[in-house]
Amino acid sequence: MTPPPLNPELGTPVFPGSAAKEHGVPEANGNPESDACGEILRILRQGERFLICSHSRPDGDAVGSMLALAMLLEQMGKQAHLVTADGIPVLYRRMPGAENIRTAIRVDGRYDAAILLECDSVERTKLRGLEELFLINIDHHVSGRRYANLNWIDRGAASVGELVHRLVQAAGAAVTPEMAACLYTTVLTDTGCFTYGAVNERTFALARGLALAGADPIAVARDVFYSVPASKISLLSAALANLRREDSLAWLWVTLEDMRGAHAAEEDCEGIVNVALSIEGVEAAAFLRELPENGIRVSLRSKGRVNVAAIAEKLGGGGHENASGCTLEGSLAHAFEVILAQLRPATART
Ligand SMILES: [Mn+2]
Repeated sequence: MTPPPLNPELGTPVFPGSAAKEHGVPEANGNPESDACGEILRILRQGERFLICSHSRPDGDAVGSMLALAMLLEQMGKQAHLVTADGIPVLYRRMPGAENIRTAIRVDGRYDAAILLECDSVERTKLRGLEELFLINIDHHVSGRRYANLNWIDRGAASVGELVHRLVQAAGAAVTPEMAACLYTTVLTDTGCFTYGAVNERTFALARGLALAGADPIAVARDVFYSVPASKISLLSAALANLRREDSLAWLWVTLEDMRGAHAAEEDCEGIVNVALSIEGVEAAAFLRELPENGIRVSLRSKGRVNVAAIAEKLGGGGHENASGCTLEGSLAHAFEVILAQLRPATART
């Protein structure tokens, strides 16, 4: 066999991954994205008291990025209050500092700024009282919008935690083992263990850096993936009894009765949609859930060929191209009609 050809100029085999520099951290000169990072840092340095919020039904990225940002502010000698509209799911309560996140429906008090993480609108927080404050928006959703006084939206970031990490580096602050654990959790959960979302070689470089800084990948995985409440498994069993499939489309659902029967909390619904998506040949999946306050919550997932962010946005929701959601008025039967009318043609094209 002949050896692989050498690049005559370099004298070494050419590897397809050698364009990695294209994805490197952008330079500060005139790049709007790093300008936003610098501008946020300037506001943080000037102020004293900050509010840190994220979306309702907080996930791993919401909780981890909030906690890491609070740790940065603490290092900078600032005060940070952390608030979410819903409680922190059991899976994420083991993250260092999680006990400092307060649950409220209204915020008040004087703050130099409120930092909204992972929210494509103020409404996404389900918090009242934010309108009066100077708002900083840090997001990585495709549906991200520039609604705040200061906006930093990077759709190429694997998690908002990745952006917080950049902020920590720009501040010249230390990535402590606690901070690293929180940031590692954001990356691990938002990429489904490095299997979807904006995963690329930078994601692994970030994970490596966080492991070097003291994040324990095994401990985080154990806390997040191997500490599932029994109620979630019962609910999954009810959802699987409702699993339906049409070609490359799969969907499942739970009723309020299923929720009660499983003694399930809202957070137990997280990730059920991925089980439908995991079926071979399925390109897009939906999970529908009856809400106690009327209406249906819809979670959408795609393996990549179907843009489920576009579908969710059409229906008043938002998210990523591979993972999105929306809330529909009316009955479960009506929600099926609405969502299947979107998904059937979208998956037929795949
Ligand atoms: Mn996220």
